[in-house]
Amino acid sequence: MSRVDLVLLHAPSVYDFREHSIMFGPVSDMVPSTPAFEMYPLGFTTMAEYMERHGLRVRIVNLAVLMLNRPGFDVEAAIRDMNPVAFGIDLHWLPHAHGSIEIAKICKKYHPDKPVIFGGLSASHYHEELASYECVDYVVRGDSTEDPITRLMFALKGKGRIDDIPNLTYKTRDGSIVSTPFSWIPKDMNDISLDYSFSMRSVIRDRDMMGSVPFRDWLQYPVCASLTSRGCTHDCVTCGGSAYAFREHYGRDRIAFRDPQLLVRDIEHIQKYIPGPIFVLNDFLQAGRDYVGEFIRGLSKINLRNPIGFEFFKPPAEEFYEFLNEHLNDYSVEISVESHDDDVRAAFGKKHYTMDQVETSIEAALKHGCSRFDLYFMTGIPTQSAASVLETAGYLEGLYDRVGNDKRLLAFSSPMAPFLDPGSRVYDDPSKYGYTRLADTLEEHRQLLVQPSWKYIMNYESDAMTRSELVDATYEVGLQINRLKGRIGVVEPEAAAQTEARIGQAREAMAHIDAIVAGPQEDRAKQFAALKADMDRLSESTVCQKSELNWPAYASYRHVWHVLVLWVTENLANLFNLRRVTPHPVCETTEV
Ligand code: B12
Ligand code: SF4
Repeated sequence: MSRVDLVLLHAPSVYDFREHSIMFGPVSDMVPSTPAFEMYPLGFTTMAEYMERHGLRVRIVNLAVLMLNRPGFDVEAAIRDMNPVAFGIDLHWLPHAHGSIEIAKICKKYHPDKPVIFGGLSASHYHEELASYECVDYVVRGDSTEDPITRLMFALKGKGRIDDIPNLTYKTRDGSIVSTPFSWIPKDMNDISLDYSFSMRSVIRDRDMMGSVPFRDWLQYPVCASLTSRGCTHDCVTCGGSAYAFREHYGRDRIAFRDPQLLVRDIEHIQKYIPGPIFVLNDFLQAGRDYVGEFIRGLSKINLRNPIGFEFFKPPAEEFYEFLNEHLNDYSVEISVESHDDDVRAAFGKKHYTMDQVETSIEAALKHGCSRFDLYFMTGIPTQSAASVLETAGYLEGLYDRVGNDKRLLAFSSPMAPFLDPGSRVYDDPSKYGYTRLADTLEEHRQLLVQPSWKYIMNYESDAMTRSELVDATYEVGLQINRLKGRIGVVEPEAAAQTEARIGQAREAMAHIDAIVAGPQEDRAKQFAALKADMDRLSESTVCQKSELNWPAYASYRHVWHVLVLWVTENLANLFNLRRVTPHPVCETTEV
């Protein structure tokens, strides 16, 4: 088998979370990950597929999942035994500021001469500071790095010049930091592929199941994502993926869509191998009527059987749900309204709809076959006070009443935590939006991540709510929504009772941590260590059970059959070195 060119490593948020005593709190309750944020960016798959298409060998190693699943997993030994041309590490989400840099240090400790390459939105935001760390050689900037990283890898193998590659920040031999023009910003998303069979092929090839799963519980809940676009047409003020953030920081002045036929092809591919629900990320309604028609009719033509879920940035009208119902077997919807209060939502940047329109939309969806409707609220957003947060459960009671307590409606609330997104309007101009930002540099964020609880980790405080009030309001609203869902039967009574107990214990643990912080410095470490097991237990499924987020999955003999065929073809391809390679247009190579 040929040598691996690039190993893509995904670090846990904090290295080593197995040793630090940190109460991360409900920061990851609304995503499939644990507080280690073990999910790697989708971009790992698109980059790996693109590089392999052009003849490079790439391996994804999810260190965070390996650390979660095998308490004795020796990260240093694993990295020491790797021998690629270079290491790639994501710093896409800022909560990985600690883990990603520690992993880079380990790479350099055992492989001082191998280049360490970073990428992701946060890496792009802090590119110069990041490149100044001794353990970092290159930062590939931007939201579309498939091509620049491919060129970088070829250059590292002697084909091409480093300073010809766009979007690159790097350290020269004399230690100065150089940035090449930020000019690689593709207008569409058609030259990449979110190909899940790539991940499955690499499991077969590298004989490593656990190292490449996207998140800890993926094998039990194989949810897949499908991506309609890069960027966003909206401008929510706290979002690091808003139109503003992309324009000001990532060079993108307009959203880039994936052609609907390609999107349908991606989904057809998923349904061939994977029984889980498919979540279509980024509201495809942004692309306009023709796109929507072509996409949904395309799904109908492939007779999609996996449950499919859509995220919408504003509430669709009744005819649209009728259309979905006519063409799809099993669809669900998700909308993040953030607040029940139209004024607070407007301050957040979502003034383009009212709660009344959302309610009408929910009724229409439930009437037209929607399997489930998830409604998300957030604490900590601009102008939102604790009193406003605490009105949420009362508001929801009225909403559930309006839809006849329909159990297909699921409401959730979580905090805007741990960080304000770098690149967002609020991050750039906190006082304008009523915030104080508590950290500036990447290094300061790295230090915040090892504070004892999420209250101290947060990088902001709002004028409308102190951090203590935010913590308290977050647990309280979680408690009230949980009680409501238990009462209506949206959540089983037993599960609701467990969540209630956990919220109570989490609040006690937070108070205990505050007391330790306020007490003498000397034996703090010992006291925190004694709390570690509780801190870990009370930071997962806090404000709701994580399983409440799960949509159903149906495995069938078809999936098993296709995976078997893939297994045989992949092993044959490895044995006889049979791989189709497209020469790269710039590097012009057919190397395998
Ligand atoms: C889809 C999405 C998700 C999905 C994740 C799917 C996934 N596995 O990637 C879900 C819903 C699970 C999610 C969760 C979270 N998200 Co999110 N998410 C997005 C969203 C909407 C799109 C990102 C995307 O898919 N892009 C397309 C894919 C193909 O590209 P990519 O993964 O970004 O990778 C490319 C580049 O980033 C770069 N790159 C990435 N890694 C690396 C590594 C190397 C070595 C290199 C060279 C390049 C590189 O190159 C890749 C290929 O071009 C953006 C908002 C937006 N409008 O962009 C927010 C966004 C990225 N998420 C954000 C946040 C804060 C989170 C959470 C931390 C929220 C939370 N507290 O729970 C979690 C973290 C989850 C985890 N790691 O466990 C912020 C990030 C701000 C920041 N800079 O820190 C964003 C910008 C906006 C937001 N608030 O939602 N998210
Ligand atoms: S929160 Fe969602 S809709 Fe708003 S700007 Fe960010 S990605 Fe777009």
